[in-house]
Amino acid sequence: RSMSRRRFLKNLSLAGAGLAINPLKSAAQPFNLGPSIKDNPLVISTWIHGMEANQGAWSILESGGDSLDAVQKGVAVTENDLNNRSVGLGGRPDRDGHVTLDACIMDHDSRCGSVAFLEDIIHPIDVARAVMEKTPHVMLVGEGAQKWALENGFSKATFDVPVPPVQKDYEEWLIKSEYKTGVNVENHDTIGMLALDASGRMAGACTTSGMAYKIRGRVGDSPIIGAGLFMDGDVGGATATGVGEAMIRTAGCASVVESMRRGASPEEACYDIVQRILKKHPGVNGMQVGFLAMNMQGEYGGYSVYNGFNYALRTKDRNEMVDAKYMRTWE
Ligand code: SD4
Repeated sequence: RSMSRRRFLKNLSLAGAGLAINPLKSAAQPFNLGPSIKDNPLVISTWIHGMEANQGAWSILESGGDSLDAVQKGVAVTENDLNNRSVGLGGRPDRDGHVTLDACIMDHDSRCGSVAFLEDIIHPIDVARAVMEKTPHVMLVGEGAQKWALENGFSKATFDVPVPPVQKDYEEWLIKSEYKTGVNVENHDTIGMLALDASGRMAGACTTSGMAYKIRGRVGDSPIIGAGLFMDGDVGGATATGVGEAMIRTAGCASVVESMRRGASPEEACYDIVQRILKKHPGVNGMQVGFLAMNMQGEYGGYSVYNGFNYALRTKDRNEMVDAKYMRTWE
């Protein structure tokens, strides 16, 4: 009896040893906070409006500021632009005519805050950060989020929302009321941003008005930690743009970070999730999804389903758009 128990224990320890050499678990984890990135602040963000947003972030990063302040200030530039049709209060409304905003922010210490289905507040990213810092919670939504914001120093916009040209488009849309969840050139403006500061701190932010003419109450991936944004200080971070439902179904940005944890480069990690999303949506055409990732060493990359996804890059020496790699071309 004691023999079999000994054998049992031996088997157990073998099982333990087996786990230890499992290639998935033992893969090198090379991405640590380290001196190599010391003089190397870096910010990337989705789409062309990322150029201006990066400028906002850079004003903080270049003087040695905090990545969290940088991403907040950066994406706020886009929220402030009432000509942007899918970020901030200049965005397109839901099918009932209300503009509802989603945003979140996260740092390398896994601190995060988020708001969803928020109305009439110019800077949802500021509310997200306040939720992170002033409440024991991560996420507030809708009426409750707005009430809390108003009680905590935010105020309602004093202009008409939707803004007049958007209201006009909406009224035209109402005639047919065709709801398409696709993301195309006119409907791709969500901003996701990742920044690494001179002290090696990483932060990310994501903010959007979501899909145009969505069902009232619909929330996309952008305010969902793990879907539209994720970060882990041992590894790096990721953010996403495109049809949010696909990112939620696959825990998109969390998956990118986990791939990097197992040794994938940022670009490979984005490729992996795009491939998985396509596998989970067989036969679906025209669904654009794009990911950006950055590791704690300051390496970065992007990948999308279709061509056309690009991102803005700002470093000491570079200030430019980069085309992400892609799997398919639009027909
Ligand atoms: C959403 N991901 O609400 C956002 C939309 C978007 O480019 O990114 N558009 O699903």
